[in-house]
Amino acid sequence: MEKFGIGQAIPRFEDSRLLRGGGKFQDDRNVAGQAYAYVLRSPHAHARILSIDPSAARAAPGVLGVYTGADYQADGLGMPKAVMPRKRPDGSPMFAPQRPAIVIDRVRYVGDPVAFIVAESLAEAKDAAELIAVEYEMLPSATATYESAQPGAAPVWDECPDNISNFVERGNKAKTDAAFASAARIICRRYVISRVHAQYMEPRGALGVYDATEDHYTLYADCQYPHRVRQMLANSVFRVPESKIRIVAGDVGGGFGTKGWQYVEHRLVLWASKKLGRPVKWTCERSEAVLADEHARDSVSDIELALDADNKFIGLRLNLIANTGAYVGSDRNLLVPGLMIGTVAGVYHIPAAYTYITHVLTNTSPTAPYRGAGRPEAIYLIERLIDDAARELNVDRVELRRRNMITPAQIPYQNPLGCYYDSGDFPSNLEMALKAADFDGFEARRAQSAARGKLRGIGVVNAIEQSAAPTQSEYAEIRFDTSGTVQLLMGTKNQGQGHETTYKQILHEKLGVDPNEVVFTDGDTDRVAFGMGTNGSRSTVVGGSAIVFAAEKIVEKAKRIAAHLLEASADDIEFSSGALTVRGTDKSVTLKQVAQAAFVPMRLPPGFDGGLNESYVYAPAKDTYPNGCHICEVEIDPETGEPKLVSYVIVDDVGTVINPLTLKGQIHGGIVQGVGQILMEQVFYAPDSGQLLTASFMDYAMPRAESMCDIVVKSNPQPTSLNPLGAKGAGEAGCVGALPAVMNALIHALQPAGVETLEMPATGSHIWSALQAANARRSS
Ligand code: MCN
Repeated sequence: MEKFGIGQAIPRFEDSRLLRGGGKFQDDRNVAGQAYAYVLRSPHAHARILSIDPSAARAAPGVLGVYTGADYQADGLGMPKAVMPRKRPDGSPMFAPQRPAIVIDRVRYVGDPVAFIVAESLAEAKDAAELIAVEYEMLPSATATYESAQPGAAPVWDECPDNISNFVERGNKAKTDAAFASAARIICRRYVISRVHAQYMEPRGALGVYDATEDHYTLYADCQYPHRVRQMLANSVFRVPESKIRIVAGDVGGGFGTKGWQYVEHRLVLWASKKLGRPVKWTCERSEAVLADEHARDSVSDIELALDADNKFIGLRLNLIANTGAYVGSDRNLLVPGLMIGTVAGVYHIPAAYTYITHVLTNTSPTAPYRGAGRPEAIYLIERLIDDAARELNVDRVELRRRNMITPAQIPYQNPLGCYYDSGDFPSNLEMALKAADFDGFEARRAQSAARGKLRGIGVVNAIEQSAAPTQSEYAEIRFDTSGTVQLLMGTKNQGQGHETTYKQILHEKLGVDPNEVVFTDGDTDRVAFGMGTNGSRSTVVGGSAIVFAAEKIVEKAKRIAAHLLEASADDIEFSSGALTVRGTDKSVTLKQVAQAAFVPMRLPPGFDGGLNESYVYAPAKDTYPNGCHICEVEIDPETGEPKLVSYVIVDDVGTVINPLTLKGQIHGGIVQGVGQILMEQVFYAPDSGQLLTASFMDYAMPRAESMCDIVVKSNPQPTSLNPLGAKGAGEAGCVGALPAVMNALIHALQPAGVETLEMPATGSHIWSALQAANARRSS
């Protein structure tokens, strides 16, 4: 085969199947005899349930079952809980309320499940839901992040009157305070990061099938971590051996972190299937998704930068309040940003840093990891602060960055918050990006825009993120069959990243097997022995490395079989491009021939363990730190406030690039999600009523093709020595730098008009209002 393997821009194998309508997405999955489920959700932010009467619904046409929280509790089913060792500020243990599948006596956010209705058809289930009589006593609610953590806020839980679930500290407080005490200048700002929803193309779903004869559960669900869903359902909910549960995830129409692993509908469809003796299918409707899903981001930060008289950064201090929503259903709800804030020090040499993060409970949907999961927040904070510092100190913002960047000579670098940057050339990312974006020509372009009555701005930010955590291992299995073709079984779960292609490239590079003869399998806990799934930009680094090590085991075994076939010593067998050759001769067999021989006892050494399949469970020693520089240019119409992206350049370092084409797709997608959050997206709860005001696309704006400009992606790969591929994660890299790049560009454009700050979403109307306020300030 020509030109296949690591580094080649191979179009995705899966595309032709998907483009021809051959995808098997969640809602494509149907089984004979299935019934349909509907979830009745709370219309209130906070209310006591005084009574709930499902009798009329139970008697409605086509209805098979109507279940309440009391029914679920009576059946003795459990729920997962957070186990991270955290405390509250007063030293008491963390208050982490578990999430019931269906509430019992209190609803705590708009969308909280109140009843689960199963009927012969979805229409009958929905009609029956309207017959459930629920008497609510309304309670005051707390939804806003900062306000919910202040004295006097309505308590979400009576057991936790101040709403503070827990806090987490990082860094050295005393050293940081000392740095601030000696600072020549201190720059302080408050930045608010909005709440968003992943808005994947395919809303979630779950189809539960209980087999009474085998006492076995099968869940078809579009989840990101099938094995962890199985583990949770087996250990925390149904309390059965894991082997009694099978999870199957087919094509997943986008996950972005929030199609995690503990959704209550997974439990409900299996439970109802067992009770009814029928498969039960639930499909989230688009209009239900913002109510039913976990949300993301949502924090308020007070951040301070200490500088010495030479404008060198000497300290960084962050006090962040993160909105966790109404429940802490598992550790997952505490990952953001507590565990991911370490890169708030960015790519800069800052000797001392300290972060204090408070997790506040509110009457909102729980928050969870979403593309970047705390790292976009971290880079947004530091990169906005540097722009604000440059403005306040009246110094050049690029120069201020250059002066403080970690140099290649300082790598490997241990940052003050515990992150270990093992590789990277941050200054060259910046210089490459400045050149590619024609930074020097900006003033001329700004003058041209001004001549057309437009404001123009440019944002320059450096990004770095922590990816592919060492706490999660990953599984790869290479299984040859008797004809010498291959099954590749992976514990990760593709959601659109192009795993089939990436993994086949790695496999081809290592074994030389024809990718057209490789069948790729993921997402099935009965077929794949183990897996941690896809999150945190880990699949290439951890799953890909597991393939490398499993391939090495295949080669070792194949050499011994080849030695027998070629009547040579195994030490004399060389492996290259899919052929095993006796060193210094032309005697050779292909790996395919070896695989065929591996199943024929007469062709093996006596007593040899036949067959050719190997697996590997790999865990990296440390996180990788993908990094890069983003430069965004915008134009704003001051008459309407409407912003427009005019250019976007990114130079990325994801280490060894496996596939430049799919990588570009990943970077593009991440940037668009960042642009969306800055310019238009927002989940908004009315502060007085706690009502969710942005539950549909009528109110929740999403970026479209016309919102974007061309994106120039350039690579500056600095391979890591932490894994055999030299790769770093890439799935979130675009998003991590996009938030500050776009926001800094907007503020840069608006600054000459007197606007010094903006909050997200920076919609045309918000920008217009900021311009009006600046005009009013100037003329007063
Ligand atoms: N890649 C590469 N070289 C590297 C690293 C990655 O060529 N050094 C390319 C490969 O094609 C690889 C892809 O980038 O398949 C993504 O690689 P990786 O960084 O390993 O990320 P994961 O596959 O683990 O994906 C997770 C990441 C996350 S955390 C979110 S959120 C996200 C994302 O991927 N969700 C996505 N990208 C998404 N893309 C789609 N279409 N849908 C989602 O839900």
